[in-house]
Parts: sequence; C-alpha cells; structure tokens
Amino acid sequence: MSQFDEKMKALLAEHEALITRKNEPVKETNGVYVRYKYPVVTAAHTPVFWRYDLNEKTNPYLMERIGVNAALNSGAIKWNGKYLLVVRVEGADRKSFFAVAESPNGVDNFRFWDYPVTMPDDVIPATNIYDMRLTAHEDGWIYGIFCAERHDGNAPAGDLSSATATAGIARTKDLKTWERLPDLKSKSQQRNVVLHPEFVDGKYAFYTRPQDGFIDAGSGGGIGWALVDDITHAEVKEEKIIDSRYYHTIKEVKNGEGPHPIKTPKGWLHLAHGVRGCAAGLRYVLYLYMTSLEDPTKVIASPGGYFMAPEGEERVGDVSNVLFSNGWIADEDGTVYIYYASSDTRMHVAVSTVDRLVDYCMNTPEDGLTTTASVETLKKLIDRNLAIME
Ligand code: M1P
Repeated sequence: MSQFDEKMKALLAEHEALITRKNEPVKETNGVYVRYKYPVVTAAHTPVFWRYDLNEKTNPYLMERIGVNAALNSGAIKWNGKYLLVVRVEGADRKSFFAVAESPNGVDNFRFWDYPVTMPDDVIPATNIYDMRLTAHEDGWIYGIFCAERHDGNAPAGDLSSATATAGIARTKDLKTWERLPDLKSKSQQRNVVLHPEFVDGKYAFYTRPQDGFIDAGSGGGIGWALVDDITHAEVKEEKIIDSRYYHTIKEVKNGEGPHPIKTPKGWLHLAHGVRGCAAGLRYVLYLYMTSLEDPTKVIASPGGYFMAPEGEERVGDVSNVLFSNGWIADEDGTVYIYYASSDTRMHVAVSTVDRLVDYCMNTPEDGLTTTASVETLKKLIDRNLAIME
C-alpha cells in the first residue's frame, strides 16, 4: 500500500471511530434531564470526502482542501424511524449551510448524508442561511424556517457589517428536495421564526421574534405570534407578543423560540433561549414555558430562571457562554431528545420525558422579578420541607 493510501486509510478509520463512538448518559442531580458525555455532532463528524481531495494526483500531501469550522444549531425530526438533525454546518469561509445527519438511536452514531442540502434562493439571494426549525405540519408538508441574512443595502458606504435578518421558508416531503417559498414579509427584521404544527383558526401560525436591528431586539418585546393566510406568500400583518422580556431576568436582552412546541395533554410545551448581558458579553441559556391548548397565545406556565445553562466545555467556543436549541424530538414513548448547541461550535443531546418537562413547568416557581419575591418563594419551600423533616 502506498504512503498516500495508508494515510487515507488512517484518516477514514479515525473518522469512523469518532462517529460510531458509543455515547453515555452523565449523572445529573437535578432529575429534570440527563446530559450525554460526548457531543453528538461536531465539525469533525462531517465526511472526510467533504474536506479532503482524496485523489493522490491532485492532492499528493493529502491536505484538507475545504475547512469546516463548526456544526451547530440544528433542527430535528424523527423520520422513517431515524433521528435526523438538519445541522447548521459552518465552513471555514463563515458561510453556513444545511446538512442532514442521521442516527439510529438519537444519542450517537450520527452520520451525515453524502450531500449537503441544496436550498433554492429567494428572489433576492441571501448571503448566509442558518438555524432551521423543522415542522411536520398538518397540511402534509415538512417546513424548514430559517434565518436568511443579507448585507443591509442601506448601510453607509464602507460599512460591511450591517446586515438584515429575514425568515426564509422552504418545504419538502423527503428532506432531500426543497421548494423555496418567498421569505416571510414583516415590518421588522425577524430571526428565530418557527412554524406551529397545526392550523389555528384555519391559518398558519408563526412564532416570531421582531427585532429592530440585525443583533438588537430593541423595541421587539419578546417572542411574538402571527397568523398567516397563505404560506406561499406569508406576511406578518398583526403580531402579538406572547412571551415577553423582563429586566433582570435570563431573557432581559433577547429571547427566541427554539423548536416548535410539543403538544401534551396539559398544554403546548415550549423550549426557548434567553439572553442577558454581563461583563463577559452575552450569555445564552435555555428555558421552558407552556401555552394553552385552547388558546396557544396564552402562557399557562412560566418556570422562573433557566432550564439549562452552559457547563464545562460547553462554555467555550466560537461564541462562548451560549446554549442554543432549535431542535427536539418527542418519541412515541414520551422520551424527549433535546438537541442543543454549545457556544456556536458543537451539538449535544440531553434526554428527558414529556411528563418530567411538564412537571418542571407546572411546579417550578415563577420568577418574582425581585430579590424579596425570590426569598419569599424560597422560604415557603423551606417551611414545607422542614415540616416534613421534623
Ligand atoms: O451567537 C449566539 C446566537 O445568536 C443569534 O441568536 P439571537 O438572534 O437570539 O441573538 C443567532 O445568530 C444564533 O445563530 C446564535 O447561535
């Protein structure tokens, strides 16, 4: 075997060992969810044949030709018995694209399909697309709603950083061929837009996140809700804020819907991210809330504080101190696989159940918004517990 062939064999074997590595649950003490030891998808999980030219004649040193920087914010869906992530893969060139990674069990052995997604452009092509939320809608299509980013045409000359965020909309029946629909029309910029899985009053329902600028939520009050008559020409005409931001909470600066909510007998179960500022920059954590089955705009449970926050190696990456989730899968037996990215770099899984998550939402005290209220809430629990322990 030539030296080149030996090197290639070693490269492929190392990659295979990484993607077939068995994952293990990590002991957690909070009883709400269980994290898993290894990230489920990383840049190194992308196929060797995406990154290397495997032809000795054109790449005699067997060097990487196309770099992958990160594998992050992934949409998720159970499809033909397999756990699928539509991963945001970010190249070394800073362009993100979508690619499907498939696992037989939801916690390890995620293998990318051979080709990334070819996403058709809207009339005005986007520079960058990312963070897809998948919704198997009751109309029979699987929708992917994602952020489409373009340079801001109104930026002053020389400002190459100002951008606009719009919600891109595409649909598919097989996750391979995608039909692009016109981007969501909205008065404000939008990111973290999610399609609700059912019709509401005969209309398509979107969770929105109005924002004044590309980064700043500004006057956008939180997670919004808008009904749309025609998804092939989707337009936000009226927008109602259903989950507001508050001073001195985990969602003071920004928040955004995660994946579409899970329908439970007690209400719609939501996963979202909240952002606050600190000396180290922005800190992104995950939180849960629930809305009514009868009126999905009505919040019925709002547990205070975060559900998950970055820990250990999760705290470090391209954008440190960030947990972000736009994908989860509720299995037939009630198991919930929560797929989350850490620090805009890699994907992880945490596992829980619908029952536990609903219990968490219904029984975690709300944020009282002041120290005094928090202490009073704590004292009530202490009183009840000390009475039991006597
Ligand atoms: O860098 C953290 C996250 O920032 C943005 O989220 P939001 O719009 O809520 O601030 C997104 O760019 C997201 O992709 C990224 O993970």
